[in-house]
Amino acid sequence: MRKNRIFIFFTAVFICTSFFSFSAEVITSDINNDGEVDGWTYLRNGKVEKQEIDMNFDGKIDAVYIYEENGKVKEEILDTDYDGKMDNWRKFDDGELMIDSLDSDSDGKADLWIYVDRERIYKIERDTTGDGKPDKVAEYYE
Ligand SMILES: [Ca+2]
Ligand SMILES: [Ca+2]
Ligand SMILES: [Ca+2]
Ligand SMILES: [Ca+2]
Repeated sequence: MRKNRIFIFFTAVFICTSFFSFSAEVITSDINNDGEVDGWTYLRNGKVEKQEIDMNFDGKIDAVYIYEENGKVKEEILDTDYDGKMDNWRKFDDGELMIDSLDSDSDGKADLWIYVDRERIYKIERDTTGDGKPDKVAEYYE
């Protein structure tokens, strides 16, 4: 009976600790001190998973950062002209920029894709027809 209780106690402790160690958490911040939240940091297992920022303090998120397990940026999504629509998507591998996609005509869809390898552009794709798919490709070789 006593043994059983101890077992239950340790099981409860185990469940609690595993619950907390696997818990997701969000930390908000007010960067410009106006009383409105303008930064959200999402944590999983104590590590930053994602960050959302309202850079111009208009209440709309215009910068999103997604992080790898090792803390390096995996993805960056930006609303560079603050019109409420994301227009720049950047993908990283081990902290290095791989693809920079842009929405140059503000229709909400990417139309310019810049491929980068070790800080060098090797390919540029464009969508000139507005269907969100590339139809013009320029490749660069050494
Ligand atoms: Ca604020
Ligand atoms: Ca904003
Ligand atoms: Ca925009
Ligand atoms: Ca576009």
